[in-house]
Amino acid sequence: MTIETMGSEALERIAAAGDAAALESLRVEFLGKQGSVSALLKTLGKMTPEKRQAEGPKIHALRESVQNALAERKAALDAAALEAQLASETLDLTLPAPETPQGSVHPVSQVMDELAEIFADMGFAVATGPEIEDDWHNFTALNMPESHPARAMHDTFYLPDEAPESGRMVLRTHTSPVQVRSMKAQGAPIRIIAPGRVYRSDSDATHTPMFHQVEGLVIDKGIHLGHLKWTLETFLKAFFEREDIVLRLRPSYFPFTEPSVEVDVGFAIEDGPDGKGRRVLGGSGDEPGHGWMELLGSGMVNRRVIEMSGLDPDECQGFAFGVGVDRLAMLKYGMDDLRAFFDGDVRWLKHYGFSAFDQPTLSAGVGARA
Ligand code: 2NM
Repeated sequence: MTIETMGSEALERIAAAGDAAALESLRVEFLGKQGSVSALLKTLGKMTPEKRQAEGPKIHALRESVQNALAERKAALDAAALEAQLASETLDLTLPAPETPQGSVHPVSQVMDELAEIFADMGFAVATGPEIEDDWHNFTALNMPESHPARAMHDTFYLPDEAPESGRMVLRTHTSPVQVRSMKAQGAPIRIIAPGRVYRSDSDATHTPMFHQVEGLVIDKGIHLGHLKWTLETFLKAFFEREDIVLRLRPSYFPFTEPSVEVDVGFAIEDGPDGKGRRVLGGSGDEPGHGWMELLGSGMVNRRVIEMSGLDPDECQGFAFGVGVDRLAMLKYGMDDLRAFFDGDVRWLKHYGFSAFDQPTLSAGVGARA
């Protein structure tokens, strides 16, 4: 076979290659170590100088034209593949939107938005912090040293020890470390709420290993329990959209507050649509047919916590509180199964979810639907 026929045959077959794999096997056939063009190149070494002068340019030209043909065919195949992909992925932006919007706002997100709105009106900012915390911010700074029994009660998720010098890392068991970080970062005065996810290794009908909490913190000169009670009362009236919310403060214990108070809310038992008794918040729990429901934990921030957060407890005092957001959502919107919150069942969301266009405002009532 002459070099010329070899060349034209090779170029024909390259032009006919249907895909990248076929093209690659042709490249190996011609230019690979055992390839036919490579074999021709090797014959040059054994030729007489005269013959090499005559044959050399033809053989090199053959190699070059095969190389160019391969590159050209590869570019053409790539362009065709891209063209096909673009054609199959077209998106018609002129299509009309679906009849009804498909997404909805989860009740937990809705309640967090309502809380932010209510507290913003009282001058509170929203603070956030890391969900993976160090031992010091989650426990030690909150007056829970290594040996404190409250640590065991928190059912903590510990991360594997990787950097022992920075202390053990945990999934935060409450949002209190956010408040510690705020005190350290901004000093007094402070008015913040810290909403967010918290984690405890606990799972049954009324506990999920991840749940949502909102905590509040006020630090200033001369803060006392009266400020705490007014703040919680004002918050709960706005949240439940009832003026007749009545609170009862009971002495309690938390390591991070002293004194600590548990806050109960009065409720009445009313007949539900199914004939069963439903608890409806409002009125004193001491009335006949009424009762008290434990809702929040709170207290005056322990002076040791203020000190460890870098402030002077003789200069400023404060109160703090904490409440479960999931619990607040269930109470306000009449849900009875906590687990449905985390199922991601669109039928449940359709029933309880909120429109993204609902805006909690105090003037319309924070739960008002658009
Ligand atoms: C609660 C109950 C009582 C609380 C305390 C603090 C901090 F950081 F200021 F010390 N944050 N949150 C607190 C106090 C939380 O939850 C049931």
